Amino acid sequence: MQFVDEATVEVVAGAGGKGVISFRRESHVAFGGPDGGNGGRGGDVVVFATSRVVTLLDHRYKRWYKGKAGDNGGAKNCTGRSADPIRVPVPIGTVLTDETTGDVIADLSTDGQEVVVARGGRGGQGNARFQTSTRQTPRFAQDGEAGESRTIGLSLKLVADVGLLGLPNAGKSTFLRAVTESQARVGAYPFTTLVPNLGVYRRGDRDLVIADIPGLIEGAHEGQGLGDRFLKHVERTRVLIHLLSLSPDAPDATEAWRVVNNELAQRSAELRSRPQLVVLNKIDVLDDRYELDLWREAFAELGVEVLVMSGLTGENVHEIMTQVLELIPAKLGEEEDDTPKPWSPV
Ligand SMILES: Nc1nc2c(ncn2[C@@H]2O[C@H](COP(=O)(O)OP(=O)(O)OP(=O)(O)O)[C@@H](O)[C@H]2O)c(=O)[nH]1
Ligand SMILES: [Mg+2]
Repeated sequence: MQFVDEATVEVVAGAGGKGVISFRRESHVAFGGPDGGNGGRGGDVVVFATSRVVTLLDHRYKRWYKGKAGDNGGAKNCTGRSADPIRVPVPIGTVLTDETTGDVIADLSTDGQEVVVARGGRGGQGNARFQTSTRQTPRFAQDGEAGESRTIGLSLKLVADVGLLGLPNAGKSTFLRAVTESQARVGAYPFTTLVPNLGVYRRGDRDLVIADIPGLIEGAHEGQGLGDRFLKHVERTRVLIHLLSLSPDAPDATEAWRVVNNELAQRSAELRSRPQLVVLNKIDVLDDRYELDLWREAFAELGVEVLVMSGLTGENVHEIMTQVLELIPAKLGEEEDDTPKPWSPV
């Protein structure tokens, strides 16, 4: 699944239809008064969230959305027909920003939620409207108003149940592949993953969307290694699995833990207090499992209880997911409670 998380589109609503200049011409009306009708309203541009699209990819190719014009007015005081809005689908979790002012227009976080991003122009008034006692035969009418136009930034915040967190090379993509059908690329070099990969984990009647987020490095919250963009995705996950590599070429696991959590804390206190399972990964590389006891002690001193696994061999992976399922209430649809779960940051 290719994941496109940013796009910019131009929207122009439809212009209003023209008002019309017309005079009654009926056999029994000797001197017809003005009867030019008003133009119809131009079509709005509406953006709506739907589960049918999952990325902003389409908006990379199609960048213009133009509303239809309202119909012109007609004789006999006929008002022109207003144009229907055009409706632009985006994934749930899309935030819309006015690129000119920088203002957030809307955060479309639920299925079907919509917002008018550009209003259609009003129809012009027909000459009938300009008749007064002193002006019996107005020979003019109004044009329709132009539709609003705007440049809109679309930014998708991921909505996943579980986010995989860790330094580059911690083994996030390998883990995603182990527990889901995802074919996320794995590489023996940092920053293999540059855009989040999604996978679905199924057990019994439960399914969880897991997001494999690119590795974070020190300074991520200031944009190091595109970290500010990656942190944005972490924000919309319910539970984090924080992977720490025990491979000899990886940084010390307690240090890695500190660096990544510091980046979360810099982003927001709420993010730092999100439920987090701390998992020592790649235990298959250890010559002696006794080392794990030393690690457990080192983390206990930081007040952190750690789990251990190997995403590569699959050892303990099932147990990790059992713990994750326990942290996530089964009926999310009904629960919709965004307050952080009781969990003490460590
Ligand atoms: N021995 C061992 N190697 C692992 C394990 N998990 C991952 N690796 C290796 O570690 C390297 C990095 O794995 P990835 O899954 O790509 O790591 P990542 O965290 O997704 O890395 P980025 O996308 O760069 O952030 C690859 O060479 C993997 O084969 C494990 O459990 N044991
Ligand atoms: Mg990866």
